[in-house]
Amino acid sequence: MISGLDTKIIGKKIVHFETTDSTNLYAKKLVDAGAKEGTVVVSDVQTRGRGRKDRYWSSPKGGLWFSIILYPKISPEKGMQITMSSSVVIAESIKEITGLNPIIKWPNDLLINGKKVCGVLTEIESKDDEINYAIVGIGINVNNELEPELNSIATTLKEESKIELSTTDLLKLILENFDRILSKTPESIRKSWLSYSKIIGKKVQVKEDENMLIGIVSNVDNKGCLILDTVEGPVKILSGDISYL
Ligand code: BT5
Repeated sequence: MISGLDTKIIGKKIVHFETTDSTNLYAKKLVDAGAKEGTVVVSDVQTRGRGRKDRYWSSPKGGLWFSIILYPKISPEKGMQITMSSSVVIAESIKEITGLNPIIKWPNDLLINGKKVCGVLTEIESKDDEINYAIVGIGINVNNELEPELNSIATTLKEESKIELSTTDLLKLILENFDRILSKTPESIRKSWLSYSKIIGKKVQVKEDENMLIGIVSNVDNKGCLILDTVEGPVKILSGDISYL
């Protein structure tokens, strides 16, 4: 499906479907069958695309829906580094191919002009102090139509750039940039992540299940935790959904 892919690990094997339920679910089956690191599953359409906490992910034809299998040698508590790396790779690739300036929104979104263009779902299984596998699921709105209920919160690359991009060219660039980021240090990835997120100093509201916190972001550490200055002092946040205030 992709010709001339210049990578060492990522995308050496690519499984392509016209339709599947979820590329993350299929990638899990491949992990169970002993798939190699860097194996990619991509589908033109997903019938059961998923977001975090089993939320629905709309995946019609024209978008880029894929998953990458990794066997990272990091401790599970650093798992968020995988999502951070992925976000940096996608932001760089979108910038390179379209000239647009995506913003990374903690923890797993990419926005253009304030609207969501991409979401990342990293699923990790770990035992003791080791990660058994990580499946990075990436969904990017490219040329697809958006469902009416997503119109106010989401956008597509076509809408923003007024150009119909080749999803294959975009996938190729992302896989090549992904391959390269594997050799970068967590600190340099964190710096790139911060430069795309512009989150330091912003006032945000963080929601995690029933809990809600408001504060100013003072830092994001190299495990991907948000450090929030609240009226009750600094708080470290591992996961949740933020809105800018
Ligand atoms: C995410 O979850 O943003 C992660 C999405 C990951 C999708 C990829 S596609 C390939 C792989 N296979 C899968 O099955 N999944 C991965 P979260 O942060 O929970 O955001 C979910 C929310 O985004 C939903 O509740 C909707 O509000 C919104 N949403 C749904 N579809 C969308 C779309 N196509 N574009 C933008 N927003 C969408």
